[in-house]
Amino acid sequence: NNSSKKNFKSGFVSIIGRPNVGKSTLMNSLVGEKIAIMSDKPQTTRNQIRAIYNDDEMQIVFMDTPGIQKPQNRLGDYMLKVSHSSMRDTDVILFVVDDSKSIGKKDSDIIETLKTNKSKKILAINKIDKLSKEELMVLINMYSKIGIFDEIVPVSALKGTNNDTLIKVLAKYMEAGPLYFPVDMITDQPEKVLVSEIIREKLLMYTDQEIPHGIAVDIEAMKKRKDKDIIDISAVIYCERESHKKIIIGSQGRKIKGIGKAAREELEMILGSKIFLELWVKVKENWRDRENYIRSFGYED
Ligand code: GDP
Ligand code: K
Ligand code: MG
Repeated sequence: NNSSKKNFKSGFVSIIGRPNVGKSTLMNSLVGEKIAIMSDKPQTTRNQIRAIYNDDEMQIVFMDTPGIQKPQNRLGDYMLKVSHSSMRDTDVILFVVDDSKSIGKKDSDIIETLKTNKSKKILAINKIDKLSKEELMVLINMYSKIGIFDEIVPVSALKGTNNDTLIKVLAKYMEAGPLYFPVDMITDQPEKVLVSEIIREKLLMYTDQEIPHGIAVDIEAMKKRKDKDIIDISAVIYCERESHKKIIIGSQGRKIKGIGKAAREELEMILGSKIFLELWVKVKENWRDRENYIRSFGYED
């Protein structure tokens, strides 16, 4: 048991930043497993998701967050609450920005909040695969001048560039502490939640405009067959309008078929089993403003 070792270190790292800077991609990349779904759509991450990094000397519990932005509905209120509470109870705040050449309003608002926070603050400048060396130097200078970051680490979450450097930097700020989770555990996310998230990720890939934000996925049944290595999964996709339902299903059911195939293939890899996936699409108008639905889709504690 690692925790009985001398000098074992551990701690919590909360990953914050505005939507789409690559927080979830970075967390997955740091732990080497896909825990949080990723997409080019804002509001992809809705809950706090923990991923656990383990090596011989330490355990880092990363907390991915929905990202900080102005709420448009009750679901948005919940998402913002999740992000802020994760910033309160943490050892290190890993603030992620992207390759943007200047500090916009959203980032400067977060920086203001960070100024009053007592945790160690590490800035990750992500998406450096899109920057020249010179451009990166300009960004590092720009962020250094703010004067609140204990460290600044340029990374590319997509390519894994500087992941090892970032882990080493984080290690400096971990303190003597216990194993919070067993070493073979990489997330505390229940399997059912992961399954619904993977299906939602494929929906995000296949839809655009307002549809992705109004989608929720509920796993109605998930059961391994007794005699065979097959898992039967039945899921309901909720959307907000009849017209959205039509788009999700697609002409002659082609789109929903594609979504189901993509989800099934990834789930078979993750769960290491053959999967039969049944998808249904239902309409629940304005569910994002209705407390009981938000709750029943898993977005309330
Ligand atoms: P989040 O909303 O902050 O969690 O961002 P996601 O992890 O969902 O990523 C948003 C988008 O940025 C996705 O399309 C990612 O593929 C992309 N992305 C993330 N990291 C990188 C990176 O290092 N380089 C590039 N070029 N794109 C990235
Ligand atoms: K995203
Ligand atoms: Mg995310």
